[in-house]
Amino acid sequence: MEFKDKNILILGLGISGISTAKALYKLGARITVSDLRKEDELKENISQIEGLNIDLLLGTNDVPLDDIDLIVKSPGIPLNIDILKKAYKKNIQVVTDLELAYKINPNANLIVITGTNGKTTTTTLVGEFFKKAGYTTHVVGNIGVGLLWNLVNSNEEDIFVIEASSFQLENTMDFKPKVSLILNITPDHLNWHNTLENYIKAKKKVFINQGKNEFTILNYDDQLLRKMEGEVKSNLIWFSVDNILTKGVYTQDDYIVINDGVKTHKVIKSEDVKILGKHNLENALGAVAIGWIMGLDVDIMKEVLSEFPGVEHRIEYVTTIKGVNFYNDSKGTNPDASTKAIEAIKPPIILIAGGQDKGSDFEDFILAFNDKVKTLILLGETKEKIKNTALKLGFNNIYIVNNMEEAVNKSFEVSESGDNVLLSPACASWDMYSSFEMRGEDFKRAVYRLKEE
Ligand code: UMA
Repeated sequence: MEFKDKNILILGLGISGISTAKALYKLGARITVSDLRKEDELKENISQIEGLNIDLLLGTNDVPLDDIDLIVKSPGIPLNIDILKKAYKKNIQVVTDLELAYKINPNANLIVITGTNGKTTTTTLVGEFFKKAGYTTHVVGNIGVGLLWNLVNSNEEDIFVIEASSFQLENTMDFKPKVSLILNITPDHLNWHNTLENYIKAKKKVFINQGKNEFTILNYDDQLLRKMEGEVKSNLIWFSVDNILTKGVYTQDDYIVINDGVKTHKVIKSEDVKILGKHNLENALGAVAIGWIMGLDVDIMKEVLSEFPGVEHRIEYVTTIKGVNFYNDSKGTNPDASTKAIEAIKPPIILIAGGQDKGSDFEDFILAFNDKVKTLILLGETKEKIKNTALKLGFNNIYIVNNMEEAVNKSFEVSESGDNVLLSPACASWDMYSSFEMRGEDFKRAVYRLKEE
């Protein structure tokens, strides 16, 4: 697709908007950026496009569409805002950066990882495989790094390992990565997508345009994904923790193995994989499946899997105070992610949860406590909702607090040596923080303050 002299409106000057603006400017487009935030709130962001001849319309998204050829929306901007409704009426295409990545370079090595949980861990791990194998590797996307600026500055043989969210996938049209991976699907972001069906539809867009030259990797143990078999038109590769497959990546006799349909190759002993928990074993299998079809050496994958410590804010060990261990799982932003964290941590657990209400149901989450969680400390918008669900299911040992510091102090007050305090909110952070990272940092700060005392 030709971008030279096209009039492009970019909505949102966040991480994705900045990267998109710089990339399309480099390709010769005429760029206007609109952001709801005003200039004084966006100083740092504006400085990143300084010197470029880009029109800024700040404090509003309601901007003229007269000459606009294309709108690139930041992923966090809802599709139903007024300006986008107007754009649809005028038949102006609205896309996110993922779609443009494919349009800018259909031949780029795009490896795209999505799913409800485990995306960041798997994306980082796959990135480490390729880096260790000597490739110039760009680990980008929902992981927190804009995609397009890296893309327009890359070489043909570079590898792009992209974490994709349902927000980014939702309005793609022709997007066709070389390799797609869906790790799992459980209800999430229902306040955004309205129904589980819409959320699943968005996720499927990662493989829907792929054909016989591409690869789709799916988790065989996930019933929703297993049902998608008939819709995959590319080379489908399964991975499984629970089942032996005739072809694919799975665990057998305590080893992660690759079965190419003829021979089985041992990759690593499951217990030698450094990241903990069954969910992380699934992430490792998905990553190995990518490595395998991209022709990476098994020994390289083995080495990385035995050393990779995981990523910040995902079941991250913080410190121990008087025998009480503290874990930061601020990235537990939905009930399923937090359920997996509870499964991965040894009991007794004192759980800190609650945050922005995404329309989730908390019954299965509370049922997963299963005698492992002894105390629940709640904060944020969902505190009463979670409390009521817990009480209904017979779990009564609950404290309500106002902020993270109170939560951490309370957790220590009610703890005994040998307990594990886990922050895994089961909710988004946006009621109290600008990101899950800020929430995790706040938790860690409160823990270290407590330790100093
Ligand atoms: N804005 C408007 N109009 C609106 C709403 C927002 O102009 O109606 C402006 C805001 O003022 C802000 C900008 O848009 O300046 C923010 O855009 P954005 O929310 O898309 O955020 P970015 O900074 O561009 O970050 C996005 C992703 N954010 C979301 O999807 C909410 C980042 O994922 C991603 O890392 C980044 O692009 C690079 O690809 C974060 C995330 O929370 C980590 N993702 C969700 C999740 O993982 O659950 C999906």
